[in-house]
Amino acid sequence: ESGNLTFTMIKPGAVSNEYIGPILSKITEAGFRIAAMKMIKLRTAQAEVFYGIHRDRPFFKSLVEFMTSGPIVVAVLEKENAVEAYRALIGNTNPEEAKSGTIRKLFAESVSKNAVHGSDSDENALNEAMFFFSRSEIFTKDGEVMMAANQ
Ligand code: DAT
Ligand code: MG
Repeated sequence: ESGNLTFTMIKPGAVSNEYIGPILSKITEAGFRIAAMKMIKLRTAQAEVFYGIHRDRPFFKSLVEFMTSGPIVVAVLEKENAVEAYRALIGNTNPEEAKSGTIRKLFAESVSKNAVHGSDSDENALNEAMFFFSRSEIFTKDGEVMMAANQ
């Protein structure tokens, strides 16, 4: 069974282009609840840990530099089948390949400045949410923070 939570970031380029409001509108219009949200600036060490899986990729250094270049919005989103539904809403990693109407098609500048992050599994969604929020900062509909993947 799939979980009801996913984790997202509105990345620096989208924040500096004043797309926070439009992106949050797309998210809520698509039926996601905002269970947690805040605006922060990532430190280099945090970005390196968050994107640690990409450490050996050629774009890793520029990815960390971009993600620490300005404030971001981090949020936990709630909806049935949240991870898959949100990946569909944001579209392909490369905005040139993203379907029309997706958040990346609408708001991304390039594959490296692609407007938003979305978790790729229930397990990662929970880990990513807990990287930025404590349990008491996540307000789900029924008050439960745990997802199926972690039970
Ligand atoms: P996603 O964010 O769609 O899950 P990913 O996990 O493969 O994509 O990569 C994480 C981020 O790294 C991605 O949002 C932007 C950056 N990135 C990925 N592939 C890239 C590439 N070929 N060139 C530059 N940046 C890239
Ligand atoms: Mg990813």
